[in-house]
Amino acid sequence: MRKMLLWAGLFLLLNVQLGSTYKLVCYFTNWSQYRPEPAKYMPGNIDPQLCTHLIYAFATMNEHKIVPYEWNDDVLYKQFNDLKLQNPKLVTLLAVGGWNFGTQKFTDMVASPTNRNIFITSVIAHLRLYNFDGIDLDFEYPGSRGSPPEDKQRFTILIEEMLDAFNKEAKAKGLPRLLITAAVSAGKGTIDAGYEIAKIGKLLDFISVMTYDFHGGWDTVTGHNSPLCRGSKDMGDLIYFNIVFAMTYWKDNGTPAEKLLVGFPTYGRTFNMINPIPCDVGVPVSGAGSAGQYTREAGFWAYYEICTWLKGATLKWIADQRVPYACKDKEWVGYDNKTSYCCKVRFLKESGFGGAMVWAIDLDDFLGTFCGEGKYPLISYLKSLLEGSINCPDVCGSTTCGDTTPEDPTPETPVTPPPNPPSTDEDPNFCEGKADGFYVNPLNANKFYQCVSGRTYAMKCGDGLVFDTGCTCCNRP
Ligand SMILES: *[C@@H]1O[C@H](CO)[C@@H](O)[C@H](O)[C@H]1NC(C)=O
Ligand SMILES: CC(=O)N[C@H]1CO[C@H](CO)[C@@H](O)[C@@H]1O
Repeated sequence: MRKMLLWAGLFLLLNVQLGSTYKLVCYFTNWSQYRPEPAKYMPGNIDPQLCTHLIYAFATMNEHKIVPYEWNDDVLYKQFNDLKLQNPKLVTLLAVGGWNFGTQKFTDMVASPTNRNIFITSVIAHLRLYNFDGIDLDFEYPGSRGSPPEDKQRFTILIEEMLDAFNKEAKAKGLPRLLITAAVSAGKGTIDAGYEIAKIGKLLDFISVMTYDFHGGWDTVTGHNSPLCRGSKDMGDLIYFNIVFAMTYWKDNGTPAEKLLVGFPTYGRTFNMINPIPCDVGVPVSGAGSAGQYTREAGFWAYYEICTWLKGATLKWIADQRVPYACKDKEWVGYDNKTSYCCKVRFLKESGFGGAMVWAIDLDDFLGTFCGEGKYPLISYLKSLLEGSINCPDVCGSTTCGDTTPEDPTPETPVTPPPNPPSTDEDPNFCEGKADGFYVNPLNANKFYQCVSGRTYAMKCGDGLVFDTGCTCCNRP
């Protein structure tokens, strides 16, 4: 009896300790302060007990030195770091870069030892002045978007030199070493061009993989923002556009699993379908969906904007990819809910990853007034999944993606084959020399083409319908 109690006690202890080892890293964005009420979000809105780490996005650079973006960033920095008074275990980091930052300043900074040293010295001073615990490198991306190929190696060198300097500073001042982390791409091509995976995997304290934005308003057909698994219709390069592939790629190429964090979006991506029906994955779109009332960016909705819109919408679940989507009129939204979070956390734990990264804390229903599911419904549920045991609904399916995992991809050819295997009445070169737009398939009126910069996208109407160039829609014959 005693022995059993002892074992039970030990088990509990182990469980608690293991549970607490998962990181829950949440981004705060400096521009959420400008959203209209009640969506306006300030550091004071942050629940200091919710996440294990908070990252302030973003700082920028000027003459190779790290500098704030906003006129009031220094005030917000203080509010942000003062959250540690309420939760002494909380770790705070400052992210530098971001999508709008581009690559030029990064390229200039990493180009010489002198410039790198200016940057590193400025980072130490800046982080210590405002009481951050580390830096999050968010350069999007080394070796892409105008950044030359050699930036891949230079990014590694920057991290090596930075770690060295951080170690020396900590020793000299008798302080804990400042952390170095990075947010990295989940796209195979971008990863190959940008990161010496095994090397930076050793140096960085943790790596957040941005496992979202896989599909969005820039595509020609509907697809999910952040699917767990490969879709059964995903062919060609599309087989890489899912969480399982991206996370496995980072791990298999030499990053210790426990340093890798899976990205969880608290937003969805929306499309404007050419036809209101069918409500499906892979149907043609004319572009991004409308902007959200509060987030005000076409094709991008916060969870609190989605949950209210879902009323009266057709709700669906992508069984092979384990994520929900919904349609109303011509609008299509791929989003995450508690169920998809559960499927994803189960994968995270089974793969031995270090935890979850959330983009972003200000996009969840932080007030609890929009969705009626309590405050921070997604992030607090994510926290409970990471801390507790997992028992996901049946729709999460088997624990592997099963026969939908990419088998034997031919990775070295950087070509993008059409999403669907070509069929005999489709001409893969139809759009050569044609203006952008929609064309009926001359061999089959049920089918049509979308031409974008000379590229051919072969598409199909619903059964029994024909493509009508008058309305650029599918119609009854
Ligand atoms: C998530 O969405 C799917 C599809 O609509 C639905 O079946 C499931 O119940 C939802 N999960 C929760 C917790 O609402
Ligand atoms: C209001 C706003 O967007 N401020 C800054 C926040 O950081 C980004 C970097 O991604 C800057 O571009 C913005 O100017």
